[in-house]
Parts: sequence; structure tokens; C-alpha cells
Amino acid sequence: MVVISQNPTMKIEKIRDDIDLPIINLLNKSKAIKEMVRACEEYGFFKVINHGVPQEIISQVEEEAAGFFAMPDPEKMRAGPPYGCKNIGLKGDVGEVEYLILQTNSPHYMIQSDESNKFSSAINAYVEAVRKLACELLDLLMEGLLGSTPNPTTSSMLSRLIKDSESDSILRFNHYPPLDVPSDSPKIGFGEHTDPQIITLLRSNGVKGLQISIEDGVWIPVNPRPESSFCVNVGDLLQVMTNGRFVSVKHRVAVQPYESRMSIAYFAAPPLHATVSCLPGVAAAPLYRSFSWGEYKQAAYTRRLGDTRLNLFAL
Ligand code: GA4
Repeated sequence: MVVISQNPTMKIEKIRDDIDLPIINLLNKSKAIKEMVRACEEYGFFKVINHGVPQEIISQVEEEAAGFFAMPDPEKMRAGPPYGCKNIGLKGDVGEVEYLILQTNSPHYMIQSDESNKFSSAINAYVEAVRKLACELLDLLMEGLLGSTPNPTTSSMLSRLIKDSESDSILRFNHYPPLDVPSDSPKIGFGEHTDPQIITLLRSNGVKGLQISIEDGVWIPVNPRPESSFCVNVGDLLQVMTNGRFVSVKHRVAVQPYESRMSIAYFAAPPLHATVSCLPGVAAAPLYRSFSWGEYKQAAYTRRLGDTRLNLFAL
């Protein structure tokens, strides 16, 4: 079934039936490589299972985050600037969301209100585990792109950027309070955008809401199952590095009636000074000029959430 509706900016859009994104089982590496590469080319999104992130690490951080968002507003405000509500970015975008944004290379992540330090230590354990997974996925993707006997220095190029102590990776907790009445047109928790970084690893509490748009004006809701999986998506930088072979796809989050959605996204990014360009051996004629992540990040923050930024760097 396709639902035709008008979004808040009066743009006509179609909402298609849910899709099951490709589910990649990391236990079988050679099959995983092929399937991941295909998924990055077709959807820019896939899910991973048997990912090696211990369930207790995930449960602990999810429990602490749920406890944090359940606190009264003044308590949440005590967390300081990592906490935000409704305002997204610096250019006036808003959404039905409250969040915590943490810089992962900062040794003291935290959250002033976390006196027991339980949330902070759960976050530290989670970041370490999820960073390891991001690096493994990037190494496998590089092997898929460059062939099975690549130069080891080239094949670990991306994961080294993420492991760098100056990596600008971010951890973001999002809480989307439920709609109290169902609505015909989607109520947007987080508006359409692409992720600026290299790759994003997302966990959710099993409540739907994520939608992707492979074709302009057509939105496809993503089935939140399996709950044990991570949803992975290509960011703008990976599109540049693969010269457009992997696609950074627009996505958004619609608020659900009666159910509150919580998600935790790890945005894997290089250091601010790192140069971003087409990877060696990927293409003869680059589609984008070289730039630093700092330059790209600034371009993202000086624009609106839904603006396309990659075309500013196209050759
Ligand atoms: C989208 C991905 C991440 O959530 C984020 C977002 C950031 C923010 O919320 O501050 C941005 C958005 C995101 C892209 C364009 C800019 C920056 C809001 C915005 C308008 C933390 C990120 O890195 O980029």
C-alpha cells in the first residue's frame, strides 16, 4: 500500500510499505562482505547481527538512558549542554525529540547530574564496543571494495581514522515521546537529512519510526526488527571516499502514536584536520574535490538539516 500525504512544508510525498533492510550476519565474513557492499550501493543502509557487542553493555546503556529521559525536565537540564530538546543544529530546525550529544574523544563525557557515575561508565563501555564494531565493518567494506589481497595500509585507512585519539566521533541518544493521538500525516521527530560522517551505527528500542528515502519524495519505513541488530548507514564522507559508489541516503524519524522511541547513534568520524577524498584505487576520475572533515562539518552546521551539502564539493 502507498499512502500519499502532504508533509508540514506542503510537499506531496508517498509513504510505502515497510521494508526489511538486508540483514548481514557477521559470523560468515566472506558472505557478509559481498552483502554489505551491495547494500551500501543499493540502500546506503543495512542491519548487522552477531555483531559482537555484548548484550549486557547494550542493556546497561539503554537502561541508564531510559532512566535519564524519564527524569523531570529541570533534572535533565542539569546535564548541561549535551542535553537538548526540540532544537536541532544551529539554524532553527526543530523536531519532536530530546537528546544528549556527546563527543566520544572527551575523557569525561559527562553529564553533571550523573552522581553515581553509572550512566557515564555504561557510555564508556558502549563507545568502546561500538567503535570496535565500526572499525570491523569499515575494514570489511574496504576489503569488499579493493579486493581480497589489498595493501594492509590501504585496507585499514578508514578504521585508523576512527581509532585516532582525535577522532571527532559522536554518540547521540534520542528520545521521541509518543503522539497522544494518531495522526494522518507523519509527525516528524527528526527531519530529513543525511549523516555527514563516515558511517553511523544505530540501536533502537524496537519502536518503529525510522524512514529512508532512496527516491525523492518517497519514504520507506524501516522495520525495527531484529531488536538485537544494529542498523548501519553510509555517511556523506563514505560516499565521497567511494566516489559515489556507496550512497549516503536521506532518512528521518516519524513520531509514533502511544509508543516512545529511543535510539542511540554512534557517528564515526575522522579527526577534524583529516583530508577526505576518493580512496586510492576506487575511481579514475574523482567526483568530489578534497576537503578536511572540519571544513565539511562547518558546511553542515552553517546550513539547514535537510540541505544537501555534498553538491558544494562536487567537481
Ligand atoms: C545529523 C547527524 C547527527 O545527529 C548530528 C546532527 C547535527 C546536530 O543535530 O547538531 C546536525 C545534523 C546532524 C546535520 C546538519 C547540521 C548538523 C544538525 C544540523 C542542522 C549530530 C550530526 O553530526 O549532523
